[in-house]
Amino acid sequence: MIKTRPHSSRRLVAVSNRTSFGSPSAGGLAVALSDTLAETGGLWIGWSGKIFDMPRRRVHLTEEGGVSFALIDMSKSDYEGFYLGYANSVLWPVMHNRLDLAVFDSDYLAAYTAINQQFARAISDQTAPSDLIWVQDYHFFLIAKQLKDAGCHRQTGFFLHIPFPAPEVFRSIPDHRLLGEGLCAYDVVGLQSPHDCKNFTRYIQEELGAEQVGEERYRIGDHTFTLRLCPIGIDAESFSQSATSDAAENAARKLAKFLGDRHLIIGVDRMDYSKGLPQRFEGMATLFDKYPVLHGSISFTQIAPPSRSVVEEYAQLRQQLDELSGRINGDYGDLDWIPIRYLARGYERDELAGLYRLARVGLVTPLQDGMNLVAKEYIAAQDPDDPGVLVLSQFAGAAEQMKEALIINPHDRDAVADSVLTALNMPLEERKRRWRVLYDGICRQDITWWREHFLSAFDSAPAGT
Ligand code: ADQ
Repeated sequence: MIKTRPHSSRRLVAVSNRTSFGSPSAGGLAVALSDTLAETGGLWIGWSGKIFDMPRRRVHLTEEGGVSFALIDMSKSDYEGFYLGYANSVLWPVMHNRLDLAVFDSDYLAAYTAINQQFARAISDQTAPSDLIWVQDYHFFLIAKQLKDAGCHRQTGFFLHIPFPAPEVFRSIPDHRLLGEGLCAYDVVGLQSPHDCKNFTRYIQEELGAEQVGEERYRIGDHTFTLRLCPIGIDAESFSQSATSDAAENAARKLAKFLGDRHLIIGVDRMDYSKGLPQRFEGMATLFDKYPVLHGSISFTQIAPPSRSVVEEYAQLRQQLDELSGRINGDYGDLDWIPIRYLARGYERDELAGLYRLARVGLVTPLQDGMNLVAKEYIAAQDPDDPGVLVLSQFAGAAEQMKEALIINPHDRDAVADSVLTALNMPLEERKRRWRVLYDGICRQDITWWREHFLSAFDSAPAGT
């Protein structure tokens, strides 16, 4: 039995596939974890980002910005089987309801198990029983169980950034029980939305015989764990300040030159099939089709840097978007008007903030999304005196918190088109009222709230059960 002290007085050890090493200013999650890691003298364990031709599993200990890192190399075959294979060709598609894209291959599972095992070994070597181990995301379902099997007693938490699907879908993974039992071996499991919690509890009760023994407590055999609803946030105030930085204003000025007096509708996503980009483009085509009066007076800009482009489906998506935007511009464009601008590249955080602020409509229409931070960033970046309107998919975790957005079904082209029209015509007073509620919400439940809400689950959970 591990003795419990308040989490704030214990050393935090974060475990994730990518760390902030080498890019210390990267993203909200990195900032949120780095703060606590630095304060508690903690450690971040992750992949070094290096791939070697030969099997070579070395752990490098290093330090940056007051945080210690243990970085693990991967061989080419580990990377292919674990990362491209099991993580991104089995778990990512299935968890996003895309069974049709899943490739079930037993070599992938072997690589996934081996890499989880390697991370578990690094945890066992680099940590003490009083440390709190916080594992991030779907790459590492198995670590807590592997630690236990090796007789290594640690308090462990796991946060799933992506959705937990309906049990009927999860069960289609041939090794679903291994994964489900792996998750339940953690002491705290955090999920993004009430919908995910419902799916997960139904799965563990129906499939693993879990019994609910407290408001957030579940027991399987002799192990009891906490399930915590813990929607991730952003650093809303700092993002809001970024939107008026010099870099933000420069980016906005550049785009405004192109826009003239047209209203900007913006989409910003990693290029991923879960983000609903083809459906969004089709929705915009429907808007141009139904409402010719809008021709020439609006411009839709989609920013979508390619990701995981070595995976076949991602390369196909790129091609599909190239074709769709070409077709729509060919059908509706004019000598002095390009209806859709599609930029397949990334921008700096400040530049993005400036572009969000310029946009009258933020179009965030994933088909499935654990949370979707773009929705929150769009709201944070708005001018309180003249805010834009967020159009948000009902299938983003964010929709369960951001009810003052215009919530739509992203598969319904007419709903996409009509909601954009509603947003464009919305009176200033209504825009301000909706924005205020949304902004207050993202400030209240920001990234620091998320971290503390998750970690405080360790304080109330009896340890080592
Ligand atoms: P992602 O699927 O990556 O994250 P999301 O939450 O939208 O999705 O975060 C994307 C981040 O990348 C945002 O901070 C955004 O600003 C940035 N980004 C997107 N396009 C960019 C561009 N062109 N240039 C620069 N930056 C860009 C996963 C889950 C989500 C969950 C997050 C956090 O899939 O559902 O919200 O983790 O838990």
